Amino acid sequence: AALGLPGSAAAVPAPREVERSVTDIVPVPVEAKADPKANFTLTPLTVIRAGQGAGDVAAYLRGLLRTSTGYALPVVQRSAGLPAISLEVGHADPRVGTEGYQLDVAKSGVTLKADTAAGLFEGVQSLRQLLPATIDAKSVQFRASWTVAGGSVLDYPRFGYRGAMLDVARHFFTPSQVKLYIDQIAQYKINTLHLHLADDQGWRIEIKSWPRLATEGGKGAVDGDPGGYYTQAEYKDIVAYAASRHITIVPEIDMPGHTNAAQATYAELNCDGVAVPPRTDTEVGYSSLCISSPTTYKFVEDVIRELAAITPGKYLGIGGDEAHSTTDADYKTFYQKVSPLVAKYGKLITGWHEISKTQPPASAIPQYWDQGGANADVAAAAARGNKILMSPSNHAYLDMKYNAQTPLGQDWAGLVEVKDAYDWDPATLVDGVGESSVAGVEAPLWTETLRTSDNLEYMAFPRLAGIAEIGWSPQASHNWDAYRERLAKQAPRWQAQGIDFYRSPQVDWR
Ligand code: TNX
Repeated sequence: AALGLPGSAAAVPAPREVERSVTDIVPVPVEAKADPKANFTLTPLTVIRAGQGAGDVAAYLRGLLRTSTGYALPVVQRSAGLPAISLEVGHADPRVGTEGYQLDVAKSGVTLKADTAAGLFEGVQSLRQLLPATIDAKSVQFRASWTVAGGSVLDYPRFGYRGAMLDVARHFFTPSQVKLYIDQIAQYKINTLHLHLADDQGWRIEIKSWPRLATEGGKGAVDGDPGGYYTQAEYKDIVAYAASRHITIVPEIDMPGHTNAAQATYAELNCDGVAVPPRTDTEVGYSSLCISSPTTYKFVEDVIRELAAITPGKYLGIGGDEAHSTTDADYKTFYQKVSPLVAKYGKLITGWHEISKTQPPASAIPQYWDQGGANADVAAAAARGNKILMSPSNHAYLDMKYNAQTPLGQDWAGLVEVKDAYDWDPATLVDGVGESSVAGVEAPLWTETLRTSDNLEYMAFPRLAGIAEIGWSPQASHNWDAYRERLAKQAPRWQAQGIDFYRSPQVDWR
């Protein structure tokens, strides 16, 4: 355009290429040694060699490389002298554990080793970042040179639980939108997606024994926007898709508060037997299940039983936040009855940190959403052996505005710029909750103000990458100045992937 040549190649700027290195990977690896003389170049002759147990990850990698390169790389058992990307389960350094990997890029080929398919999958996400950003383009890139940056990586996570949460209750997101988000978070080694499936404004999962929960209770959304729900078949399909990305779904039904949608649908869930009006505003803390009613526990057990049956993951979320309309005594009574129901159907509990005061079993994971410092109930839970999941709202809440001008989101926990999302340590956040009491981190995305996938992307990126790095990388590697440099280099990848991200002035985007 500058040359005044309409329609010339110069008029359409391609995402700018940046130098790549094993030391630039996000989340930053435990050990990485660059060797610029050991770059490997992918050609149509490259093969993907999959050892035993590596077939699924090999097929995923093949798919990842297929569109932009145009190469249909064969997955083979023996490379027969051809240049190969080799995926092997076993023979890795013991330090890699259940999710780590070893990656070696040499001129002659790429070798990825792990102890599990999950580890290989995370290694593939690292490998992906060593290729040009256009590897993620949605059409064939004829002029690209597919060079993998040379060197070696040995990597494994700091925490086993690295989560994202999506609120599909305030606004509904279709199965394909959820799958898109799954792909976006998987690239940063997130291994858990918590789905907030029910709240005051909508119920989003089919429950066959209470069929109107979804068909009626799922109709609305915030501001009267259209709702929706997942059939159990659709939910299982989301679970399977997530599993193919080594992500476990943790379904949450919020209770005993945040239950207006259910109580508007079934009159018998109210103490006076009268259905409450449906609501589409964003107030919190006004609803409560009827704690003294046997019907309540019949309802909760039916929901837990059906949800447990379609959820292969260990954890089931039973809410517990902001139950301002439930007395403390009722709150405790409620969980004394509900907590054993989760165990009865073979699952473990996750819940918002308020459940700590009900003395849940040591296997339960309270999720901390306050802003750090003292919390006697959470500290006591940690002392009893509970692991705490960290999602401090002033750092990890992806629905907080970045700055006062951010058109989307809320600000009750403050403004959360990219640096705020990155600059915290889960092991020193809450008094009495040290490293060994931390299950991991989670980045919740509440959707009162978010309606589209573009909206989700704008709030999640770049902050999600920072939370992911806190969950994966060693605390000793924590360094904002180094992080912002590495983060800047992710932008061309987001562009290639079509992710609409926030160009924070805190980062010198390339
Ligand atoms: C508080 S934090 C909530 C949610 C809202 C969110 C909005 C927590 C456990 N509950 O009900 O969606 O704020 O930021």
